[in-house]
Amino acid sequence: MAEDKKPIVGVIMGSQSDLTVMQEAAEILEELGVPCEVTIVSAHRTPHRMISYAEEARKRGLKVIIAGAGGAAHLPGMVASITTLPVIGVPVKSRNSIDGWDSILSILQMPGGIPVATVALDGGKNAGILAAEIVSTFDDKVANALQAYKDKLKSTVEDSATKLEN
Ligand code: RP5
Repeated sequence: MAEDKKPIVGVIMGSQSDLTVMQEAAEILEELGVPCEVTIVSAHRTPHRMISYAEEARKRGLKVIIAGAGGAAHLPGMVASITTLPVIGVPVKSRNSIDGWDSILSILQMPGGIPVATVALDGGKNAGILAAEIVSTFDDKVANALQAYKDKLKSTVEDSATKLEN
């Protein structure tokens, strides 16, 4: 693997069933030129794997971790309790969730000292953009890609407004 392709963002999720949402984070990271890795790490079913992942993440060169989970969504908070890397939490509205509120509150309501930057329910895409924004603080290429992305959003809205007005 080429040095510049080494993953710097880790995208992890509690279950294969979270993949559709979490794939959106990986896709936007790829679009913005941020190398990422994607894997499944369950806080409840593979707790030792979760601890190793969080303990090794910084040593392996990751700069940000995006962690998604649903229901009793302990993965983002537990990973944040182990690593000093920034952790972005994605609440996933899983099959048996209570309208997603269980996922949201499990990830959002962290105790003092252990922050998780929580995005919206099923907010995989925004989690990817936020991770890229963190990376852009030390990578100008990513900063430029983000600027181009935001310029495109702006012109899409302006084009729609122009069409509506004329
Ligand atoms: C959580 O439980 C996972 O993050 C997932 O959102 C939810 C349901 O998991 P499965 O039963 O679909 O594997 O740990």
